[in-house]
Amino acid sequence: MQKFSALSLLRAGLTGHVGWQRQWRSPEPKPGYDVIIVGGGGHGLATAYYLASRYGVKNVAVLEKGWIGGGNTGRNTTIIRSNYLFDESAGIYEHALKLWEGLSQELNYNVMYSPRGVLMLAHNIHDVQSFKRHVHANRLNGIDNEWLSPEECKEFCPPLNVGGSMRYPILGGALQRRGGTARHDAVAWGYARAADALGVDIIENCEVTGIRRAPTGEVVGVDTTRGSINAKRIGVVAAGNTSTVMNMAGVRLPLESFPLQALVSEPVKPIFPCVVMSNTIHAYISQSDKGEMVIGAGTDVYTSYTQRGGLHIVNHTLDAICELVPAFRRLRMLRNWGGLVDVTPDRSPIVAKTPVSGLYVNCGWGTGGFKATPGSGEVFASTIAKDEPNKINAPFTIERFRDGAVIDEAAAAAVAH
Ligand code: FAD
Ligand code: PYC
Repeated sequence: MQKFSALSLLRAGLTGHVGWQRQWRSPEPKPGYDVIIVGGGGHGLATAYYLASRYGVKNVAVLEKGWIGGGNTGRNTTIIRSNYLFDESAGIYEHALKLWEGLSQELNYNVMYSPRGVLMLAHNIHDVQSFKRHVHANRLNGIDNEWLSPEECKEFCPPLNVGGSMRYPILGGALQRRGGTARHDAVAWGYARAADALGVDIIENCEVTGIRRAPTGEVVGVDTTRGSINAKRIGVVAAGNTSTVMNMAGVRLPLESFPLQALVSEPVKPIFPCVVMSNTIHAYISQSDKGEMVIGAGTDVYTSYTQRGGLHIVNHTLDAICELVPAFRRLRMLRNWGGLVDVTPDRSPIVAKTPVSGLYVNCGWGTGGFKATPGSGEVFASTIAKDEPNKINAPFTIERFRDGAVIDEAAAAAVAH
């Protein structure tokens, strides 16, 4: 694998950029693999990478119906944080955050992780109480989170409008300083490149159309638009399409798929130093390295498989943003798009074995799975390799919806309700 360093980039710049290699191969599918991963988003690619790098399982294929990272991985607003309420969530999101901190070095690929701080604004008494509860719960779990007064919010993020009579007054905010953003495409490409170098086959334009099971019930392979492929272990990581794919194996999951939208403005000079989230009004803002304001909105009200949402949803978000940051009234919006998010009843993911032998599922990350990408991939790889859950993902079963051991993160997931 070509090594990247400051020196190698300089050398390439001075020698006409002629020596760049393909970042991953484009192999034909083999007749069979030890493990097939369905879905070439960040979570699927991370799973394949950790299977090969940490668990020694290298005969792996990632099957992607489109292009890698073309699903939610390439459509999200890239907010990374671990300030969820419950111990189980703290475990999995903090595991991910720690991996983010060394990911560029591990992959030798700059994922542009930028811990610039995530500030969650409180607009009413309920928000204040709920966020303070999160601050205390997080600190008990060793996760950084602190409460800021309105004046401290303004000091941390000067463009915010914290005074005057506002429809959505800012009563304070919860700040996770280690939170931030990363470059979503680079995450998919970095994992793909590193997995490929370890022998994983990444097969794009290969839609899984069926999951084959033996008469005794266990999985034996998949049917795809590029032929049938055998495997005794299959991991489904298909985000908004998970219900459809799992149906192919006869497994029903408690999931609903909703469109979730984002938009970007024209690029402007650096003005916005951190990430601001306003869960109450469904508005999420950060500034990209190109200078665009990256804005997230809420989910649509209706379930759907369209990768775009209702205009009134983004209008509502922009109304609120113009009040929170009056300077943005003069910004023009460049483009908007939608992704398909898979939402569970308790707004927590499922990362688990299924009732079908050899079939594993990683889904239900809903509106908030980008931040979990490294941690999710690592624990899912462990679950597939050992055929038993890792202690971090053990609580995130399908059975919790039958047994009642739910992990209610509706307040932390924010966008999903
Ligand atoms: P995906 O990247 O969607 O990958 C699944 C892949 O499976 C897709 O590429 C799809 O093509 C493929 N697939 C589906 N069916 C098949 C099939 N039959 N055969 C083969 N391949 C198939 N999370 C955050 O943490 N922070 C945020 O700020 C944030 N903002 C968001 C904003 C928006 C607008 C959206 C839509 C989501 C946001 N999220 C955010 C959520 C986050 O993007 C997702 O939870 C996460 O990216 C899911 O990753 P994934 O790899 O599971 O899914
Ligand atoms: O999970 O932090 C998040 C998020 C922000 C916008 C969409 N999801």
